[in-house]
Amino acid sequence: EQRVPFVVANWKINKLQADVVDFLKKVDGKVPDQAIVETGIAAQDLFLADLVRATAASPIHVVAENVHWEDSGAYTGETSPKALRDIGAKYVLIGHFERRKFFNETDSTVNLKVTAALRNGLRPIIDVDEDMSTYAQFMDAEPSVAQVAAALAGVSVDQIRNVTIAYEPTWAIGSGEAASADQAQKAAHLIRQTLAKLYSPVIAEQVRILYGGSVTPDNAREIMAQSDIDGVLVGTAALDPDKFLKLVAIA
Ligand code: G2H
Repeated sequence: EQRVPFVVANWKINKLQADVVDFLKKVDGKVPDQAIVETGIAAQDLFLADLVRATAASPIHVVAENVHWEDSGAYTGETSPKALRDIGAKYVLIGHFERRKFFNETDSTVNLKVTAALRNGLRPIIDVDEDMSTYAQFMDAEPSVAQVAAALAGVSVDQIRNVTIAYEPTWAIGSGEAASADQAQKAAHLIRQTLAKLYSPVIAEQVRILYGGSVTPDNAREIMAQSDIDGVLVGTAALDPDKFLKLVAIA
């Protein structure tokens, strides 16, 4: 079974309403069918319902940037996974480096959010930023990527098919300095080995692994050509509709 490439724009908190409308107008009709390349746009919660409506006739999927781990209740300021699903969001980013760094997200809250998303029919895109450079020398010992194992605690064999993992080395995020294709491949391979250990080699082959961190139309081709990399999670470059379309064309 072939893994379908996946290109996800992560707008973070960078756009205003008029920019969203403008972006969608520019990419309208130019995004390929999701059987060929899957595409997603991650945006602030307040744009998600509009995005779902505006992309109803488009193959672009709507992605939330965060979610709470309880379906409902007294959690002022949080977003319910049940409500996200209800408005038609399909995916949710969980555990992005910026969430871990600025909002005290931990492996255990990431795990709670992953299981909450899956329970509500949302597909998590789990971000891991672990430094794997020291692992390289231990490749034969088959190390396990700790953030991946922690995020997936309690995730069943049936549920793992709906999970995407994104590897984003901290130093590459928003820095203009992406990992080399080789570094990205090594990390993605370690993640796949971890999935094989946690589930099975067959299942590990079915889970998509993305690379993120200063991806541009210039470096994406080599990165996406790597055997364990199935797509990209793109911040800065994906704010621009032309660059987003270029990245989709490369995938
Ligand atoms: C990493 C990435 C998107 P950028 O955060 O998740 O952003 O492409 O700007 O490095």
